[in-house]
Amino acid sequence: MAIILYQFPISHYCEKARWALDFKGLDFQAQNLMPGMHIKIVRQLAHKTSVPVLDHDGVIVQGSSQIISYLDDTFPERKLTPVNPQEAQQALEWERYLDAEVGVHLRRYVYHTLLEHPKVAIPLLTQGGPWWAKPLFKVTFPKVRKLMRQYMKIDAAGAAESRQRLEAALDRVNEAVAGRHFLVDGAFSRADLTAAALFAPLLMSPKYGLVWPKAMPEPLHSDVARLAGKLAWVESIYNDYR
Ligand SMILES: N[C@@H](CCC(=O)N[C@@H](CS)C(=O)NCC(=O)O)C(=O)O
Repeated sequence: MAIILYQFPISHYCEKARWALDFKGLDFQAQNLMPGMHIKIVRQLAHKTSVPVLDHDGVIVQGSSQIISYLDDTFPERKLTPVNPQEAQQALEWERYLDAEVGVHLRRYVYHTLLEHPKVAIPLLTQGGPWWAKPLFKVTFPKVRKLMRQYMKIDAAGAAESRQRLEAALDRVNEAVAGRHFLVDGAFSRADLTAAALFAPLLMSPKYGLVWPKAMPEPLHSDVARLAGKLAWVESIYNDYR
């Protein structure tokens, strides 16, 4: 059996898939792609250009949520989807909400600062890639940055809106887990995994599989520090289940 995960090491959607594979104790090979250069490779595998994409003995699954569902169906031990249909529905609703509100908005918020600091951004975007990725990326970075800003609608107003939506989502998660351990009561599920994986870039944990900078550039670093008190539950899930 061979499992290949096509991914960006920096991507928090890819972290969802990595975590699900690790949680189930499955051996897999990460095929690290470089943003921009990924398009040709991913198009040959799947309909859209986004990662993560899973290749399990030739069965191709694109999208972090679809990958978790596929892994639960194919390797049912340590299920991440609750067995009770009502709870499964709740977990999937949380995941849809978090993918949209945290996934998209954390990315826009963080990249807005990060892309202005090539010395920090380039090592993060090229990590785990071939030896030539970093020197090549240094040359192509202005173009890649422009495309990333266009594609994710990254500008000051967008980043400010994303920052607000991120904190609102964090508040909603914290309200939901007040007085209990998990988003869907009773057991760790894909809802908790999604919340913790998608917020994880703010924690910069080594378990993410990325060598992080000592500190994020300003004003991101100070702003994230202000959120630290609200990240306690996310951090505890990440520490205990990742
Ligand atoms: N809903 C998708 C979103 C994946 C996604 O947005 N991936 C980004 C990286 S964080 C990507 O591959 N962007 C490049 C592209 O779409 O070509 C999922 O959960 O997998």
